Amino acid sequence: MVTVDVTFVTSNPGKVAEVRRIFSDFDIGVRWSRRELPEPQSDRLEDVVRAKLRAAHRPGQAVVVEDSGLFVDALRGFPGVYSRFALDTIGLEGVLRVAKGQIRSARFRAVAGFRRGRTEILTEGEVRGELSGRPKGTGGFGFDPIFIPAGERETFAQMSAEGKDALSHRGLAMRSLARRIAALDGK
Ligand code: ITT
Repeated sequence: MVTVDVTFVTSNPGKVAEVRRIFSDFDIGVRWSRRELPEPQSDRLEDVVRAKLRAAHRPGQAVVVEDSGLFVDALRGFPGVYSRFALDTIGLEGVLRVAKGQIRSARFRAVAGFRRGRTEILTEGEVRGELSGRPKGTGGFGFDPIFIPAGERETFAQMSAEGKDALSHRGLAMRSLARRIAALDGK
């Protein structure tokens, strides 16, 4: 039985599928408001999430937002907060080209935010791993075909959806957010 509902404001359908799956384990229903929220120029995901929460907030509504990115160590964290821009411009092959010949370690980070009235919660998740030599797999979205989480042999795009959720930055951030939301409502 779903006892809590939140509105997830994002333009990214891949994020919605993941959050719906994760929140359903906590009996939290997710309505999707498909909108692109304004993002400030900042190199911190937390700042972006706070700004998204301010823009998404509606009286009486429980809203969830998220900001995430792929941070390549050898590129000093690029594309990071500019991940969407990098994907839309140079694409997966471009990122692999820039990283070619470098140490391949990278991490995905996500910061998730919730707001209802004056209650605001931020959580984060991070997964370390490395860039693959070439894109592999058809699942997931964005950089999934080029990221292999530490200790695994497959990219996120080669794994099942549940396999990615168990390890991913979004899985970690959204499970801790869901736990905190469920606790708020005295469940
Ligand atoms: P919003 O409307 O929620 O902002 P967005 O796609 O623009 O959607 P971000 O601004 O948070 O999202 O940009 C993060 C980008 O990083 C996203 O577009 C992907 O390209 C990439 N990314 C984040 N999480 C990912 C994941 O789990 N797998 C693959 N790529 C991911």
